[in-house]
Order: sequence, then structure tokens, then C-alpha cells
Amino acid sequence: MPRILIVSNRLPVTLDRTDGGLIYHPSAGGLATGLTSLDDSWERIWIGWPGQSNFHLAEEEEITHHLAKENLVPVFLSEEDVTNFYEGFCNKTIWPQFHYFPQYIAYNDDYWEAYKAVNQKFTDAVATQIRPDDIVWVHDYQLMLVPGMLRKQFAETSIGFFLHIPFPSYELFRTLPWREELLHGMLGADLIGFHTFGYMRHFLSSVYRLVGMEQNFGKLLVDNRTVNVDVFPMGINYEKYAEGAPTLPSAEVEFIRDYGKRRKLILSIDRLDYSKGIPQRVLAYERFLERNPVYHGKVTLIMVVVPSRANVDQYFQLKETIEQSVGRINGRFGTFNWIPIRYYYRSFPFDSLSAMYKSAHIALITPIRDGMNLVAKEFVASKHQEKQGVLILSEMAGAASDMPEALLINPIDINDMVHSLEMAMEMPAEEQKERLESMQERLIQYDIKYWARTFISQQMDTKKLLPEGEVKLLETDQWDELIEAYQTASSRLLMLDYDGTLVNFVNDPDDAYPDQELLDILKKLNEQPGTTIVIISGRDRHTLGNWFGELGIELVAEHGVWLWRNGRWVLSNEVNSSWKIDVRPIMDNLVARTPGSFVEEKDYTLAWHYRRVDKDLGAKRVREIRDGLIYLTANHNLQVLEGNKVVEIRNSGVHKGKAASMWINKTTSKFILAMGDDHTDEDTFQAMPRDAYTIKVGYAKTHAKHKLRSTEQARALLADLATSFS
Ligand code: GDG
Repeated sequence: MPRILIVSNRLPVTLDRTDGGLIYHPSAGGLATGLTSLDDSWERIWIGWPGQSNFHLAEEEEITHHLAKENLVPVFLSEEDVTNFYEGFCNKTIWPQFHYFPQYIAYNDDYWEAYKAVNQKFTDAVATQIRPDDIVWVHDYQLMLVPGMLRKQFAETSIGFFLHIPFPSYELFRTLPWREELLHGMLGADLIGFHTFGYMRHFLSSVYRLVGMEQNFGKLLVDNRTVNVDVFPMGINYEKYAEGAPTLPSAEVEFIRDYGKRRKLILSIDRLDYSKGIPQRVLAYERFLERNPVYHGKVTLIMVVVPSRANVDQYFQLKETIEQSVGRINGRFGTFNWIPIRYYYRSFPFDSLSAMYKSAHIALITPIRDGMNLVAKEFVASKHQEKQGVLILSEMAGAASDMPEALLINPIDINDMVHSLEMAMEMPAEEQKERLESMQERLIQYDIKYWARTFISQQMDTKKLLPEGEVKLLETDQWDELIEAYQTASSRLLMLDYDGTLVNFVNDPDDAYPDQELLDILKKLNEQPGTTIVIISGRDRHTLGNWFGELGIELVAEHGVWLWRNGRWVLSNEVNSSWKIDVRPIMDNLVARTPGSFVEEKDYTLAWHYRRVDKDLGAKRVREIRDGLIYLTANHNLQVLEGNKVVEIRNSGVHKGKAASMWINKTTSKFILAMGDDHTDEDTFQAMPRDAYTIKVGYAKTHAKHKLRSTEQARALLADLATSFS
């Protein structure tokens, strides 16, 4: 049976030590619910921390044995791990960094070391469980290195990663000393999921700027693997909240229901966290009461603050701040029969929570940052029957992307919140119903089950995926067939592009010289009787001559301007360079305004290179060149050609296809192979006879019949051809 291994910081059970022994509390969180919905043909194994530390060996064995019955695998953490990994790097570094609270970030090497070590512990725990064909789904910010660590050991395993919190803008992320390691960790996955497109965009921008990988519609090429990055807004167990608790109402539930009938209730529920915007919310409520005496005695704010992370300083201070404000407001406005804020620093059982959702008139959810915020969705689902209630939601919560019908507010703008409270109090019943219904429709369709199912199915698809969706990769049997055709042909013609095909791109083109291994392969091929090798490049003739002149192979420089024949360069076309005097100043001006770019001047070509320029700026400048040169190119009969991070200007009628035709027209070879990687090589592919082998190196759209993933593969193919005679 195929298995899915879920890896998250916490297991869906929590352990407690009591005098009577160990107690296991199951916690049916959203994730656990979602996963039960996966097709029954999946076996589910869950790996995570059970929530207590420093067990004796005998206790660990007992716990492991007990949890194994539920398919749960514990990862045991020491107290030091909890301090440095969980409370340290997770909650004092990543949490504030990813929620835009730079003032709270602790940069501490010990925390980082602990984070790496604990991520390795989780990875080791997965490694002991994993079997071929298992798929692994890793969750959240505590385990960002796990996909990368797993990938090192399990090259073929399908790995998914989902981040439940925001991914910050590059401008903030870049300040993290361990930024590249975290990105590489995540990139070990095949599928990386976020709640919103904004987080996905920030992630891809950081990957581009810090690791240099460019995305193509959310897909990245990482070590010859496709990594897909996509948006999966998490839903909830809709029915659970729509129906509420099935048990007989407790005294607390009765009280809440009755209370809701006598007053308009505004509900606020969060974990104690500075990201939740609780102090600002309390201030907004105070100002609302100041401005609207008419509601005194008629409205109550029910404020549930669930204790959390008590060992982190800021949380303690935050609690003090909130409690002082609550005290001030109750003291200022309260009467003998009205308490403006009912404040609870504790959690409630589900039946009470559900009664609060159902009885509240308004949910006031105003985080300063929040990955998603499920409370907002649970409130809306709880209004399934009555269709009355108003959601006031921060535009900084991921949930705002899914719920535009809420009254969206800026959580820093107190007046905006006050205004929305006033609107919510007065909103006509029909409008409340309409807004709720649209949100409910979406919550029903995109529930937690849908979320888990779509993630897993996309994760499995990604493994098979080729960017651009084109299935053109040269398969093993086609590779073998090509080699056989090469061996059996009486003469052979190989037409090879150089940069991006035989060597990888580097920032400085001069550094992309051929290494000894490549020279040996070309030499060996060239020594085979009947084999002709032509390198068709955009490079200048001097460079090509220096690099390959001695090999005795044939060369084409400047896309066909120069041909290397019998030991000397000859001009192939009617070309002139008089236009350079007009074009060069325009390009120099471009370089002055575009740091990192430069002009390469060849005999009959001017090339503007922009590999080191930000891609958006590069794209803007390419547009400028096209527009700026439009008259000049027409008058001088020039063409503007876009290659890989280079724009070249040269005489019209010169291109690699035309150069290639000179060999094609006179060859008697039955075996012809053309390989190239960029736009300019498309002309070569198109000039080839129908039965030639044409191979694109890379994934972009092409006229070539086949693709190879990388220059490494292109070289491997040539190496196979070179040894096919021995
Ligand atoms: C992360 C991200 C993202 C709250 N108080 C009580 C109680 N709750 C339950 C709610 C809800 C859950 O806790 C809180 O969900 P959130 O979405 O607000 O936040 P987290 O789970 O802490 O954190 C967040 C989420 O992951 C999912 O990806 O939305 O942005 O930070 O389900 O109902 N439950 C009970 N009593 C309470 O007093 N029983």
C-alpha cells in the first residue's frame, strides 16, 4: 500500500506527565482532519514531537510503542533542544522575521546550530521509516531544512513542503544570516506550497535574488529536478463548525447563548502573539465606545487570548499591555450591569468555542500579519444556519485573499477599525446574508479535505513534470538509438553551439573557456574518420580561434559572419560595420544606466550583456533597446537578436541557420546532429534536414525534436558518441 509520511513539529497528540503516569491528549487539528480525507488506499504515518522533553529511555520506548499503534512516530527533543530550537530559532528568529517584527528578532548562532541539529533529527526519524514509493509531506517553519536533508539521501522520493506562516518580502528575508541555507532546505522539495500568491511571489523573488534561480510560471530547475511552487489556501472542516457541538449544552454554552441574545457580541479569539494586533484592537474598541455612547450597555467584546510561548519575553510583556488596556476600558466605561470587555486568558473546549462563534454578531480579527487565520473561516462557517453576522478581517491575514466579502481593515489604522465596527453594527440583515453566503460557498468547496487532496495530487504530478509541459526529453531508448545511428553512419556531421550548450553560463563570458574534459571529447570525436564537427557560436573569432584553433574542427564566429576554413578566418557574407558608430553610443548610455551590464564589441556585431542585471530591469532595458534602435536598424539594415541574457545587433541576413546551411548543402552525411540552447540556435534547427537529430539544451519552447536537461547531459551524450567506436 502506498504510504504518506507527514512530518510536522508536533504530533496530533500531546503528552502530559502526571503522578499517575503519561497521558495522551489527541488534538484533532485541521491538518489531521484534512489528511483523513485522503483516499483510503493511502497509509498515513505521522512523524513529530510529542510535546514533552527529557524522557528516560524506558519511557521513550513505552511512548514509541504506544504511538506506533496509531501510526505515529515520536521525535524526542531534549530540554536544550526545546530552548534553542523551538523557543530559540523557531520562535525568536523565524517567527518575528517572517511576521515583519524585525525589532524582536534574535540572531544567535547557538539557536541556528540547534535548528540544524533538530532538523537532522527529524530527517533521521523519516529515514528510519521511509520505503520506496512513500511520499513525504513536511510542514512549516520549524522544519525548513528537512526537505533538503532528505533529498541528499533520497534522490527519487517525492517530497512536499507547506509553509503555514507568511513568507516575507525579500527586503526583510535578506537580512537573515542563514537565508541561503533555509532556501536550499526548502528547495529539496518537489512541491512548495504557500497560503497566498503574495508569499509565493516573495519566496520566488528571494530564490532569484539570493540563489540566482529564475522561475518559469512558478517552476524552478534545481539540480536537474523540477520544483513547483504554488498556492494552496488552507480551508477548514466546514461541517464541524456549521453543525457545532453535538453534545448536550454545558452550563457555559447555555450562558454564552443566553448572553448573545441580550447583547451584541463582538468576538476576538487568538493565541497570545504580537503578530495578532491585539493591543490595537482593544484601542479601536475603546475609541468605538468613545464615539458611540448609544452602544454603551448594549455591546460586549468577548476577548479570548489563548496562552502561548510564555517563555518568550515579548509574550509576557504583551500580556501585561493587553490586560492593562482591558482594565482601563472596563474601569472607564463599565457599569454595575455592563462589562464592556469580557477577557479570558485561557482556551475553551470546542462546544464553548462553537457557541461563541454562533452567538457573536461580529468577529473582530485584526492580525498585523497572519499566514492564513482559520478563526475567520470558522466564524463564517458557524453562521451556516442563521446567515447573520459580520466578519471584520485584517487585510494582512492570508484569509483576506479568500474572503474579500469581509469588511477588510488595515490593523494599524485604528480609525479604519472603528469605522468598520460602526458599519458592522448597522449592516442590514440582507447584506450580512449575501456576504456570508458568498464566503460560505467558497469555504464549502475549498475545505480542508480539498486542500490536502490537491496538495498531494499536485506533489505526485510534479515528479513527472517537465517545465513547459512538453514531453520532448531524449529518453534512454532514443539516446541509445542515436548512438547506434552515429556508429553505423559512414560519415557524420555535428553542429554544436557553445555557450549554454557545451558549457554553463558564468557572469564573465571570458571565464567560460573549454575545460580539458570537453577538449578531449571534441578531439576524440574529430579523430573518428568521417566525423565533421562545426562549432557555431555567437562568439568573436579571436576567442574561438584561441580556444579551438588547434583542434582542427570547423568554426563559425559571430553567428555566421566568420568561417574558420583550412586554418584561416574568411568572411561569409556581405557585411559592414559602419553602423557601429551610431549604435555604440546608445549602448554605452544603456550601460551607464544599468549597473552590471556591458557591451561586447565584435567585428560586425555589438552585444549588450546583462546576466548580472536584475531580471525586471533587464527586461525593461531590452524593450528600450528595441524601441530606441528601431529607426537605426531599419536604415542600416540591421537586426536585433535576443539570446540568453544578451541582445545582439548585427547585419540582417546573418544567422546561424544560414551558416549551418553551408555545411548541410554540401554534406553527404547520413547522420546529422545539431545542438543548441537559445533563440539563435532555433535558426540552426530550422535549417536542418528532416531526418537530422536536433536537440535543445534546456526547457524553453523549441523547433528541435528533443531536449536535454543540461549542459552536463549534452556533454555526456557527446562523450558517449566519442567512445562509441572504441
Ligand atoms: C498557523 C498560522 C495559519 C483557538 N482558540 C481556541 C481554539 N482555537 C483554534 C481555532 C483555530 C486554531 O486554534 C487557530 O488557528 P489559526 O489559523 O488562527 O493559527 P495557528 O494554527 O496557530 O497557526 C496561521 C495556520 O497555521 C494554518 O495554516 O492559519 O496563520 O500562524 O482552529 O479554532 N480551539 C479551541 N479552544 C480555543 O480556545 N478548542
